Amino acid sequence: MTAAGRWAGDPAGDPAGEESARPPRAGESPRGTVSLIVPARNEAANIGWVLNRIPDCVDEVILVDGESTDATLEMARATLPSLRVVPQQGPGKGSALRTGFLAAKGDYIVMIDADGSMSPREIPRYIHFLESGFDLVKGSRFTGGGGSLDITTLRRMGNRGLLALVNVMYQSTLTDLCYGFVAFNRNVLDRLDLQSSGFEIETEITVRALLAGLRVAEVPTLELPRRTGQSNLRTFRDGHRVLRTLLRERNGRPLGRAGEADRDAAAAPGGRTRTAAAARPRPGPDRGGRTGTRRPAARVTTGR
Ligand SMILES: Nc1nc2c(ncn2[C@@H]2O[C@H](COP(=O)(O)OP(=O)(O)OP(=O)(O)O)[C@@H](O)[C@H]2O)c(=O)[nH]1
Ligand SMILES: [Mg+2]
Repeated sequence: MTAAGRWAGDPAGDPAGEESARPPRAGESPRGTVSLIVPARNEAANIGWVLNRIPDCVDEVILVDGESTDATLEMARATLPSLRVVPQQGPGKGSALRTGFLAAKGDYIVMIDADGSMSPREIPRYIHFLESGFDLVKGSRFTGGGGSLDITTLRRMGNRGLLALVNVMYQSTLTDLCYGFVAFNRNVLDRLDLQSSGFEIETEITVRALLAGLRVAEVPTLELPRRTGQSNLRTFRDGHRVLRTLLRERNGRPLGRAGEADRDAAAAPGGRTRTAAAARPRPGPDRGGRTGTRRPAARVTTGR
C-alpha cells in the first residue's frame, strides 16, 4: 500500500496540480486515495490469499466482519497488520458493504469479495477509469476479456434474465449485473442512497447509478472459483431479492435525499436529457475505448 502521507491531500506525482487533466499512466499512483472494502463471513481459509494481493494503489483496507465464527479476523490481521476491522451493522452482505462505505476515508471506494473469487490485482484497472472521469466502474465477466471459472448454468441464466430486464428498463447496454467487484467515487455515495441488506445491493448500486445519470463503465474481470468453504448465496432466494429490488426501483423507491433530487431532475423540463448529458465521461485522453496495448477496453453506459 502507498504511504499514509497521501491522506494529506497531497496527491503523489502532481503536487502543483499541473497535470490534473491527465489520467495517470499505467504504474503511476492514482491522484485520489483508495479504500478497499472487503465483506467477510467465515473466510479464514481465503482471506490471506486476498490480502496478500493488495496492489500499491490501495491506501486502506477495511474488513467488514459478518460475525465470523472461524479465524477470519486472526488470519486477516496476521496477513495485513494495518487492516481496519469494523463490525457490520445489520444482517447480510449489503449491510456489511454499507457499513464499510461509511467507514471509508478514501476518494475512491472499491468493493471486493473475501473468498478469493476476485483478484485484487485487477484493482488498478478500475481506478484508472475512475481517474479518467467515470463515477462508477463495475466488473463484467461477460464482456471481451472477461470470464468466469465459477458460474453455474442456473446462475448464468438468472443473471442474464435479470440483466436483460435492467437493460430494457433503463435503456442501458450493460453486460453483467449480479457481480460484486465494483469501484466508485466516494462523492456519489449520497446519490446512490443505498438501502439493501443482502446480495441485491450489487443490483441496487447499478440501477441507482443509472437512475442518477452517473458515468458508468464496465471493465472485464475474471471470476475465479471460491477458493474453499461455503457459499453464502442462495440462488433462488437471492435472485428473487434482486428481482424485487428491480421492481421496487421501477415503481418508485422510498425517497431519500438522493431520490428527491433524482425525481426533481426528472420532473424538470428536459430533466432526463440533462441527466443523460451529464452522464457522459469528462473529456480526457482516455474515455473508455481501447486504451493501449494489453489494457482492456471499458464499455460505457449511461442512464436515460
Ligand atoms: N460481512 C459479511 N460478509 C458476507 C455476508 N454474506 C456474504 N459475505 C461475504 O460476501 C462475499 C460474497 O459472498 P459469497 O458467499 O462468496 O457469495 P457468492 O460469491 O455469490 O457465492 P460463491 O460463488 O459460492 O462464492 C464473501 O466475501 C462473503 O464472505 C454477511 O452477511 N456479512
Ligand atoms: Mg463468492
